[in-house]
Amino acid sequence: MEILNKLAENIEAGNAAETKNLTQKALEQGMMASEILNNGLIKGMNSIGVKFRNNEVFIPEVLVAARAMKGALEILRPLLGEGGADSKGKVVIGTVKGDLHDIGKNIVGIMLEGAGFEVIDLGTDTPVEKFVEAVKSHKPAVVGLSALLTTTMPSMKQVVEKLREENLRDAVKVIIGGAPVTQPFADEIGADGYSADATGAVDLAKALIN
Ligand code: B1M
Repeated sequence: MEILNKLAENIEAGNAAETKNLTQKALEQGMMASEILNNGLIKGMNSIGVKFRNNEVFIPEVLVAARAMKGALEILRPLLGEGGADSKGKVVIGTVKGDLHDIGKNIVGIMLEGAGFEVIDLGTDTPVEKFVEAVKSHKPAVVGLSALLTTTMPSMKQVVEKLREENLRDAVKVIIGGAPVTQPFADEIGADGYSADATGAVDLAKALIN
């Protein structure tokens, strides 16, 4: 679809205003919010990710792309949230300590809301203790940890261990995700599940609470 390619190109170029316009236009053309997200916005972010890795673009370009992505996500948020009438329970979600990446975590949060979960988002660079405090105070069914850096993945293990230390481990399911995270890593740290993407995270959360 031409408009989805244009969306991906504008994310890559970091054109926030045009990205919003195109997102709106795509909706007006009758496109599904999930299609716009997956085949336009995420495609653009993935492509800038490849260029970043290959040193073809640098942090400033990635930041403006991320900003364009966030603007468009705000438009899609209420639509991705359709069908969330009856609450399925609470999910505490956050990006782990030392890690500032939040685009994927935000998408996971939005999709969970869409599926009927009440999402408590702790943001980025979340200390282990903050996750534990949130489990104590909100009593969620699920806690979701996101990490995009190999150097911050150990913090996921620390959250699981701290929950165990505080006798909270059996009270909550722990799910993890983010580009460098894998199922073997989830098994190794004793998480209840791993998902490679936001849709899978929703399925996982649903399966774990049943
Ligand atoms: Co950074 N960065 N970054 N970055 N960045 C990566 C992650 C990197 C892979 C780029 C590369 O190729 N070299 C690399 C990490 C290497 C590694 O450790 N393996 C990297 C690096 C090195 C860094 C810095 C260290 C760079 C520097 O300063 N020299 C620095 C670290 C800052 C910090 O966190 N302390 C840094 C900074 C940044 C920006 C601030 C510029 C920006 C973040 C902006 C923001 O998030 N607000 C940024 C970005 C945007 C990226 C890339 C290009 C894109 C990430 C993204 O948003 N993808 C990324 C390259 C890449 O991933 N290919 C890169 C789109 C998003 C939709 O996908 O986040 O994977 P993703 O989320 C997916 C799934 O992973 C999954 O579902 C999501 C939706 O499908 N998922 C979950 C995510 N969380 C989940 C949780 C779940 C379940 C599924 O359950 C709870």
